[in-house]
Amino acid sequence: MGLTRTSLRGDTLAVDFEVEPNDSPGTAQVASLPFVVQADIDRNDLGTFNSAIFWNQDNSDQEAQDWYTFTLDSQTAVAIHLDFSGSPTLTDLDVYLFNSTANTNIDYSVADNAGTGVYTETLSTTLDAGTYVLGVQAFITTERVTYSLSIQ
Ligand SMILES: [Ca+2]
Ligand SMILES: [Ca+2]
Repeated sequence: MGLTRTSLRGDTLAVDFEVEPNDSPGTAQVASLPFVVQADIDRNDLGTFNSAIFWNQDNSDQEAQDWYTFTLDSQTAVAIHLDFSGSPTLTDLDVYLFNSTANTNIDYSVADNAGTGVYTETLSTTLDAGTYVLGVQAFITTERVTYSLSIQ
């Protein structure tokens, strides 16, 4: 949608913008792989409860606020990378990967970003053909923050 990201080799990849509302698995933004999206999130945004999602005293709702979905035609090695560098020091976002109905948590990345000072989350996994949903949780935010999510 008008933006591209260029690697040192000169490869380019289109960058999409987040389309809200994407607050639930049912309204997840469709990601066509390879996919890169620019988005924003705040812990007070509407989200969807899932018991697999971690909670803390700042965010006791076990919700993911932004949801994405993608479909694989065949078994694929998938790399998911969330980057929210430049966010305030206390910011902690996490990602959770589910099956198509979000009743099974396949994997998650929940680094203590404020503790490490590294504001990324990464998941690498090989998935069978099928449809998946990915939830991004604002575990701790002190203000609305922007992130880039790539799925490829
Ligand atoms: Ca959002
Ligand atoms: Ca995190």
